[in-house]
Amino acid sequence: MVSNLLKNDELPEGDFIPHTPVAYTLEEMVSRSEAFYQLLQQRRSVRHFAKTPVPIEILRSCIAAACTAPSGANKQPWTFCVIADPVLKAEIRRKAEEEEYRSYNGRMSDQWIADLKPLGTDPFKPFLEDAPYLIAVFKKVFDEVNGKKVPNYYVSESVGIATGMLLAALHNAGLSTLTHTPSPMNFLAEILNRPETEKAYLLIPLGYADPDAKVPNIGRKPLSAVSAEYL
Ligand code: IYR
Repeated sequence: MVSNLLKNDELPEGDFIPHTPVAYTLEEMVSRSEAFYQLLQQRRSVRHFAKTPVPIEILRSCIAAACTAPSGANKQPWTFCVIADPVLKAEIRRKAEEEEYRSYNGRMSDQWIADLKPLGTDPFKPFLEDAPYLIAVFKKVFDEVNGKKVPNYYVSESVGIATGMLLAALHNAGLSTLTHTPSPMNFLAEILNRPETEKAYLLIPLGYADPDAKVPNIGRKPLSAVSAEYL
């Protein structure tokens, strides 16, 4: 197969710019990769938050970091909505608990309920009001340009990558998060008055973990179980 990638000296002038990634020594690369793993290894999903306020600038930087994610055709098909308004949080909690009640009482299979046992979850979601912020992540299934629908590509993959980067950024800043998926969560777009181009993807309560917060005594699979090497 012949590559139709243009060679460097054939690229149209102005459309492409030089790129020089930061260079580290091999030792730095090894120690940075290990340190980053150690940092992320400490992340836990938290369901008990302190009511302590968190400066909004931290969230803005973390969202900006998330938005550096790669996306299909660079369409950046996401909206990160930050919610601190207690009235909105209460409304979101009420609707989420309504859906979760139905899920825990009939919509989820017995197997599913059994799989959740170690996590200690239930239909009550006080963290939706206790956490100082909720970030509602929306995926833009399509865009609207001059009243016309234009497509986005690999939307779930793109938003998933950006959301992962957001969780890492928030953790790096010293904040705790929960990836919460009340299902279905169409109510989020209604409450937040989002345009019809957007579909709710994930709800992330965040803040400082409550000093008395407990997390399930569960671990991560060893590398050998989740990776394969073809060297
Ligand atoms: N959305 C429900 C149930 C739930 C489902 C999964 I999969 C989890 O990993 C955790 C919870 C809830 O938030 O309780």
